[in-house]
Amino acid sequence: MKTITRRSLLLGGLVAGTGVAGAALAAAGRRFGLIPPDWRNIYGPGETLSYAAHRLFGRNALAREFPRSMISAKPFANGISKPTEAFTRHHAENFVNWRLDVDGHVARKTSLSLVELRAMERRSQVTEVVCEEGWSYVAEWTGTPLATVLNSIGVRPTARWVVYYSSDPDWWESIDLDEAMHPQTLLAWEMNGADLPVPFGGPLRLRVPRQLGYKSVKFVDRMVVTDSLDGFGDGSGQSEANAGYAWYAGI
Ligand SMILES: Nc1nc2c(c(=O)[nH]1)N[C@H]1C(S)=C(S)[C@@H](COP(=O)(O)O)O[C@H]1N2
Ligand SMILES: [Mo]
Repeated sequence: MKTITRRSLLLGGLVAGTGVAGAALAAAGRRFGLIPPDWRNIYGPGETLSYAAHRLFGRNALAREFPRSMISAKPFANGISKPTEAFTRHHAENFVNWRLDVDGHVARKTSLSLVELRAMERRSQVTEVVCEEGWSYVAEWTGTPLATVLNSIGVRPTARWVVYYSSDPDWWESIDLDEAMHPQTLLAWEMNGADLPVPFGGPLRLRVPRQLGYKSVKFVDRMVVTDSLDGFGDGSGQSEANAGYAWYAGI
């Protein structure tokens, strides 16, 4: 975030407030896509300010891309929970039966195999995975832009958010439609020129390079396009496992 104008400061401050005026402003802000779903939570005021500023002034901003020479020699794979039986079976089958299901506010819901995904448009980018704990690494990611998939099935005008699930049942996240349609948001199936290794989220990971690492969910197998995050968990747009994190994690 480079510029904090008086306007966004005012908006953030007011939205963070309670009472009738705050609620009315929050409704207006929500209508214009400036309010994150967890605005009432602990990070609410600061996060609302950051999200509103990014959406007002940096909607199309690009995450930094690096030259290949800066790819980390030893990328760090963060710990993941024990794989489910279903995942272990997919792994043993070399993921030939892995599918990504996409439904919700779309014209034609779909279910794509990895072969089908790979046959669509591809994009490669060298970007950084930044964990909220303070470490990071740079890698080349190759995959299908999420926008390509969404455009091919048709997003209905009511769509506002995309919820995405991991085969790991405790881990799901969501992004707004700006992030989902952003050219750098990738359904990644390759890392550094090879099939995406399981520890890094193989066979399929949503790379969201404009946000912190926890938004880049590993083992993605389902997405729901929705008009509202109410009814998804507690409505704050994330799984319990991610509850301590800000929903909007713009870098
Ligand atoms: N399914 C799943 N996705 C996940 C996680 C996880 O535990 N499970 N950890 C997240 C966190 S907190 C970070 S920082 C990054 C770490 O990515 P890495 O393992 O490639 O370093 O993955 C994210 N995606
Ligand atoms: Mo993380």
